[in-house]
Amino acid sequence: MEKKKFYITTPIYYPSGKWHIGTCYTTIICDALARYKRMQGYDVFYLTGTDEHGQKIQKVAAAANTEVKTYIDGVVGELKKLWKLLDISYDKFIRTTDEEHMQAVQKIFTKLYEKGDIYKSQYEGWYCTPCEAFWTKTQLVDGKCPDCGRPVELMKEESYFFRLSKYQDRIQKLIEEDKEFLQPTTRQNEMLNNFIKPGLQDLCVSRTSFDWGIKVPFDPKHVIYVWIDALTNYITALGYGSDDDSKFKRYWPADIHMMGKEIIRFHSIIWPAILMALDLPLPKKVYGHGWLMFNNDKMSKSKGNIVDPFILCERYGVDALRYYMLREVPFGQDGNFTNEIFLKRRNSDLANDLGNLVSRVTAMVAQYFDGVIPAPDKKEAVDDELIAMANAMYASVTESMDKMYVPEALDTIFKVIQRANKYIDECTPWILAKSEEGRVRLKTVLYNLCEVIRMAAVILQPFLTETPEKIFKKLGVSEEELKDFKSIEKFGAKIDGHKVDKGEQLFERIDIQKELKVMDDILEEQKKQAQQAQKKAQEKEEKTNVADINEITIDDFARIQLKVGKVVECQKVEKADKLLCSKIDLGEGAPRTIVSGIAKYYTPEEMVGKQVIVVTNLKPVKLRGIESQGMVLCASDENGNLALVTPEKDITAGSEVR
Ligand code: ME8
Repeated sequence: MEKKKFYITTPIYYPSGKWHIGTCYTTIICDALARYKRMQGYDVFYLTGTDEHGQKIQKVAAAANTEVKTYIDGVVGELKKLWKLLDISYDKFIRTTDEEHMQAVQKIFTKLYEKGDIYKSQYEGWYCTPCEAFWTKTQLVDGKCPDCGRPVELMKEESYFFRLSKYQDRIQKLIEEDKEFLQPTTRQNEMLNNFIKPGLQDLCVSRTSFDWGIKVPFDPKHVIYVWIDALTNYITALGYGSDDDSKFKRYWPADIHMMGKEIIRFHSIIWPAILMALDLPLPKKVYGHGWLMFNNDKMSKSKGNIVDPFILCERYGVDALRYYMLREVPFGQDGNFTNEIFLKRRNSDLANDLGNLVSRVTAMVAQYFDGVIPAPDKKEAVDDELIAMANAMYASVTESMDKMYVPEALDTIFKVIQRANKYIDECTPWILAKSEEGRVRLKTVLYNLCEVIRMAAVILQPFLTETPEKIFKKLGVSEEELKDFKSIEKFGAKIDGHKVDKGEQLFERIDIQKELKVMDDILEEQKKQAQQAQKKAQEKEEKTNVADINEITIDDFARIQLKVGKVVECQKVEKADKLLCSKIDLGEGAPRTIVSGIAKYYTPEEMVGKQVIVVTNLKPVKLRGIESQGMVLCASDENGNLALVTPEKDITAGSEVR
């Protein structure tokens, strides 16, 4: 029978280099889901990758004095190291700078243009460079970017637009009628009320203000702007638009697009509209998870309050991190990370519940049966509940995983583990070991425990990637069929006769207070480094600004209009000690009124008849109620001297200064 397919994606990551445990959340969740489906026998395709175009990354690379692609290659290398460390089992890592992707995007863009779903027009908006976002005037907050609060620039440019408005009704119907499409369900109203019902605007999909992107094939001064480039990765990764689209035919539509809640809008509105325009089937599910916060604050490298996954894995093991992420964050809602909860979870669930169970049971098998798992013999009523729970575990976990209730799935498994610990206390093997009859019963007790441990290890494989294999080794289980989901549908596999190997503890208990201190020190150090980095960046920016002032081009200079003028009248400005108001003949017919802050250096009488240099294309300003129509040039030194700049000999009023 042909395997059923399952296609799951994370968003493609910005190569920002700001990796923290929040960044890992989407990939770890998807990894658990992908591994679960693989073990269920699905033909899984798990996609992740990087979103490498745009002005922001171009600027970052320029600041690092590195060619853009070389810069990104370095960051992507780091990201891949992180995914390796976390055992992320992706099937493909797509980069939007991949040649195949770029060609396919150009084909898609051309197709949409030829169909009339992309057209050329003028775009005007307020642009925030760090966020790469355009805003309308009403969206600005105090004239600044509503997302990051930084200054925005008014930009006007010729752009291509995607006819998103045309798909308004179909998108609305999709969200309203297909209740499975957008999850969790709370997101449906959010999208409908905030974005869809107020009316979808056509979307600007090209830029001319920078060139780090995929060129519009028939108009190469435009680059294709982020969403058509980024969203289409989900189909170009499968070969859509290439010579070999067999994977596309096999895996599309996606079963799940997983992402953080901030980009749901793009995936549940823009992406389906693009697919509708391409006459392609829509993804089955778009799932927006919450954010992982640190001590209830948003993690940010510039604040230094990030939790570094490399450090956590090195100190406490990859499974401790995976476990925390999958267990502790209520799916769909924001979750909170604190070092304390993380360390406590590791001690209580992994070291105490799971680790202790395994070491107690293997030690008893070693002690009472020479390390060989005994065959069950005498049954008792006390066995029933444990066996019933173990038997129900697979179906229950599967049900949770189908709904993507990952913490609930882990909860079910750990309830069985806790029940097994309780079973030891109920059966008191150390007392059974003392009598002949008890030793018969002990066989059953230890077999039951070993079997429950094996079943737990099997079902833990999608969640934890190192521990299950360690448990199999301890139980002497090497047969693949005993590690398979099929083998846990029913309690009672043939594991008697296997030789256990007690070995080391699965998880050493850690001294929480001591570790908290270590983690706090690391955090302090990070914060210090972040502050230093910020200071350095600021200094660099200031230096660059100075350099900007020092070096202007001839074109910059040509924008300033300088002319020789003759002062024909001059008087003091009332109630203003520093100001003189002059009438200056610039050969324009009527003289101009110009206010200057030179009253301490020149009397009005001295001024009359002088030839001066005037900036004539300065925007007029009102000073003490008088409109000043230019500026007289002066030189000043550090000792407080000031001198008017005048031509070396008399020259006609209005002569240009060059
Ligand atoms: O959005 N908690 O990329 P990205 C949970 N390139 N998830 C977090 C998180 C946190 N603290 N921080 C980041 C992009 N993430 C675009 C996507 S797709 C066509 C284009 C998640 O690098 C975030 O929500 O900013 C997203 O799912 C993923 O990391 C990548 O985010």
